[in-house]
Amino acid sequence: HEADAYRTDLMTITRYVLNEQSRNPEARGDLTILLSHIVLGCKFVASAVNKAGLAKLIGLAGETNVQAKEQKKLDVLSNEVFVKALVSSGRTCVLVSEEDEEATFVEPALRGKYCVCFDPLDGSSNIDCGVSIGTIFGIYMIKDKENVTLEDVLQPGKNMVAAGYCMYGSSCTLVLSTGNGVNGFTLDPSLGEFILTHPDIKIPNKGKIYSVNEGNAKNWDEPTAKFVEKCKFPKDGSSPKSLRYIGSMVADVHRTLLYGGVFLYPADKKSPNGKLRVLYEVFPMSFLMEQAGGQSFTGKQRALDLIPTKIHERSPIFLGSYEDVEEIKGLYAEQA
Ligand code: AHM
Ligand code: MG
Repeated sequence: HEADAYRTDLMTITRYVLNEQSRNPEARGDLTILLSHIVLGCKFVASAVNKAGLAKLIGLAGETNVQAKEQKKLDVLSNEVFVKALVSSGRTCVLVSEEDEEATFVEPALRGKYCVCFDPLDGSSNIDCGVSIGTIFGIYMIKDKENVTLEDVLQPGKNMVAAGYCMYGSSCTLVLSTGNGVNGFTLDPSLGEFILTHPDIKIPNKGKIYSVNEGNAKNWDEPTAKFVEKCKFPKDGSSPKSLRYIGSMVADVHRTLLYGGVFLYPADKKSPNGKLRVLYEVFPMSFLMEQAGGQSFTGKQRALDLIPTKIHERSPIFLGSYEDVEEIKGLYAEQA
């Protein structure tokens, strides 16, 4: 009967965030409004990504492309959409985007109390071949509304009030934490709504997968090399781990969160700080990992304790299942 075919009580992301808000008597709904603008940005990007393969034919916006008219690149377009959505929310004051060299300070009339650091479209090398890409975001609260400075976004990751990512893959999934666990929502294209499909995500304590760009192995430091060797040739009688590497952080982290294991982008001799950016890649993903019961380590310390000094700073990162990251920490401690 009907009940089998249709779920009739849908937990949309807006309903979820409103519920969360009502648990805090001091909340005035600002975060809810901010998140709804982020959700709008994600829906726009999801729709543009779906059309990306057709862009030459119909144009990204869907209109017929006049051949002469140069199409805006998807990452540039996504950035514009997010910046405008965030500014117009009236709830932000500083924005840091991977696409913009400088931070954006919102004009005083539109200012709110949140800072958002984001990568509007991460994994851009995967766009043209139709592989999963994503948006990553982290949200801080400003310290003093009258005196907004860059210091407001140069806070350790543990000060974040919310973080998440949206993956544009075989389905479009938004994973969010407001500091009270991790939940996943899948976009129902017929409704245009994100519906709660992955409540209270917990990462397995130990996993069977490692995820790294092994092409960089020649330049790895000793603990990284030892760890990967142990994944392939375990000495304790356990089975070797499988290797999975997409090269899109959002997709690699999403799989790690759901299936367990570790994702690493370590330091190497050529890039002593690794590749991934602290504010809008390392911090949000580390926040989600910890909220899901996993951990995140830089090779030196808990990733969320790091205090960034520049907005586009990079850091090595090892994140995932608690036990697997514990093993990596052990290898670094041995070397020290
Ligand atoms: P991008 O900002 O140029 O897209 O680079 C970020 C991406 C991440 O999504 C991914 O984890 C990493 O770069 C992959 O790097 P590599 O190609 O060196 O393995
Ligand atoms: Mg990126």
